[in-house]
Amino acid sequence: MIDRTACYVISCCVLGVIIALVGWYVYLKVKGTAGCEKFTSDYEVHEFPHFLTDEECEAVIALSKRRGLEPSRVYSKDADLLEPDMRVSEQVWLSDGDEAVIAAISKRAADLTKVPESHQEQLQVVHYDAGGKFTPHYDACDDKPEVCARLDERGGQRLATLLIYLNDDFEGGGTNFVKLNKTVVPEKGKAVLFYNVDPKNNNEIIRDSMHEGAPVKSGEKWIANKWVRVRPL
Ligand SMILES: O=C(O)CCC(=O)C(=O)O
Repeated sequence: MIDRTACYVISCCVLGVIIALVGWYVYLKVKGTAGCEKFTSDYEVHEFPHFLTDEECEAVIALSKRRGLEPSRVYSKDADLLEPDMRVSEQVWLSDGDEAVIAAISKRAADLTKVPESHQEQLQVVHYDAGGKFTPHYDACDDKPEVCARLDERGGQRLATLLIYLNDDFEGGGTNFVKLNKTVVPEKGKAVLFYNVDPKNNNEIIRDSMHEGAPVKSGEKWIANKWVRVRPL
């Protein structure tokens, strides 16, 4: 015959074991998911909301309009021919001396990437109208050695890309990382940072970095690209 106290103790123990098992299960679930995300790919696309303020985004757009933009160009794999269907947008290059905000972006990019400003290209501002797009591509040179050698003369490959969304009042136009099945949703002021070549072996393009600017369905999309080379320019 079990007395009341023993019954109480046994019940408490059973309850304690159940709570511990449930806790352990939940812990393993959470840890397992995070671990899975971490280890399915060691490649990451980093997002930094509020990298620029709204006012800074607007200042960059206004400056770009004042400067005037030109049709974006992409060259084919085999020759210096334009591939108009690949990139439908217009662009302008802005330098640190142009306005304080451009210099501030360079400084912030260097702080974020831990790569000195001497490795940075000028800021490229890109404007897409409805229908504008940039089909899947690498930002690093993935061409014949003689074509990439031209890059090598100044700064080498594009080690990393810092892409900044300057507005978000449009439809479509997400940035798709096609091999990762990941879409970065544009948000005004948000920056996206990713490597294009292996930091330890600059000759190796990171295939996971392939990305596209999906077609803009309506409205206008503005972005800025800050490319960081493997060596000073
Ligand atoms: O517009 C985008 O979201 C992507 C732009 C891009 O890939 C580029 O300019 O290289």
